[in-house]
Amino acid sequence: MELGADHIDIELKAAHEFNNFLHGNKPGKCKVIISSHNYDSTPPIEDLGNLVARIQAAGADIIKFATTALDITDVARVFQITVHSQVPIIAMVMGERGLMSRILCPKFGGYLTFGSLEAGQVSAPGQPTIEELVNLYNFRLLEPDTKVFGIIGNPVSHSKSPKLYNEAFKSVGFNGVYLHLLVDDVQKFFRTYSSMDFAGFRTYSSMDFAGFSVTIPHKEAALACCDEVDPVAKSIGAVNCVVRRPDGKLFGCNTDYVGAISSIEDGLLGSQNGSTGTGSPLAGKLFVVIGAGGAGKALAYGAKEKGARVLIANRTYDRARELADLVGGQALSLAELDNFRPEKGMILANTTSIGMHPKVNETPISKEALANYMLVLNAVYTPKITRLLREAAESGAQIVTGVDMFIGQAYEQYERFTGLPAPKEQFKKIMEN
Ligand code: NAP
Ligand code: DHK
Repeated sequence: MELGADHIDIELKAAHEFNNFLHGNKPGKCKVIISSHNYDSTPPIEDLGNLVARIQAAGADIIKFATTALDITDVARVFQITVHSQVPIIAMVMGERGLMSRILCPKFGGYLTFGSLEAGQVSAPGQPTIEELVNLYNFRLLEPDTKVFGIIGNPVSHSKSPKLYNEAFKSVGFNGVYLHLLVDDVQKFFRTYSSMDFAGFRTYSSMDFAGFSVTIPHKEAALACCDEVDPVAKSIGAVNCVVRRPDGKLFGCNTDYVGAISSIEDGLLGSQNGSTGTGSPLAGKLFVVIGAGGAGKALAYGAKEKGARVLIANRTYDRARELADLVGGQALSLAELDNFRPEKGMILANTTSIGMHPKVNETPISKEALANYMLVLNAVYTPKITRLLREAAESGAQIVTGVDMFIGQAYEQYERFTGLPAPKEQFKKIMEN
């Protein structure tokens, strides 16, 4: 039954089974859920408050409203409503940018959430599967004191970080959850979730949003959002890890270069311990970086630090030149790379998203040119074996996958998020599946 312009529908929904589940007793009396759906936006906090008041005044036992996220910061307003509700409330923000509202309702006072049986068979945009809720995000373990972490990027749904960290959190009993966070404006995101000071049955603050990994296209912009930046990250000009200090300030650092360079050294030495006492195996080698973004800067900086001669090849030549000047190297446009064959035994690191799912047939360099490289790393890790790595192996080069780099860059992040030592062997096992 429609009750006027807000499309408030009175839905009489028997909740016998729910009472039974909650109280383990005989079916209780029917309850009334009054729901409202807004498929266009998420209204201002005042309008949301008025909507809840109207639904409550209409006699609802359980309040339910679903809005649409135009930006991930819309979710903060809905959290503020749920923590203040005096009656059971179901509040969802639909769309990929609203995912956080669906996962964190145990933290912010939601009465329940919805999961679909199968991916794509959703009853509302952005709904996760029951498998994702329970096994990827550990939904049953979440509570008001659970700390929130996540991967900030756009796109971000491909990221394996939630799988990696949530499995590790669960195995050591760390009270945290790590989410996919689709962010458009990284400055607005940090501003919003650094001012989350509102009281419900407990006081919520920015400390609840404790740490973030950062990926495309926000690594450089995220650096400017940090109150303090690690000197190496400042030199690179990009951060991929942001943690909240006890004073609420944001600290940024870069773990990409550590993950990549140590994986390459291990590959060159064929051992697990990277460089020997006699210095890095990269010293003196010609290290070619494809890309000049966050990851490219990290690799270029790391290679320079290890004594390699660095060359940057990038689609936008000016960015290649700029980065090459930073590390005292050479610059090429990507189009020139195929014909760049000055010597054998070079190292190649692709840090562009070329070949990333779904464009898996793309590659940044011809197979013929790969014969001049002794080792090839691809930062792209979806898929694990890209066309570039397959052709590099066929050309006789050693290969280092984006998964090796991904695991390596996650060690320090995990330790900064939890204060616990990184479970290195467990990380490798998690990423094998
Ligand atoms: P970013 O800052 O946005 O930089 C992207 C770089 O890729 C830029 O140099 C850009 O060139 C280039 N690029 C993008 N699309 C291109 C295309 N179609 N053709 C040619 N060049 C293209 O991104 P990022 O943070 O460095 O990440 C880059 C990739 O590395 C992503 O796939 C990311 O998932 C991966 N990564 C993986 C790990 C890991 O742990 N395995 C760590 C870091 C990054 P322009 O300058 O011309 O735009
Ligand atoms: C990818 C990167 O680029 C890393 O720097 C982040 C992220 C993790 C991912 O989860 O895909 O730390």
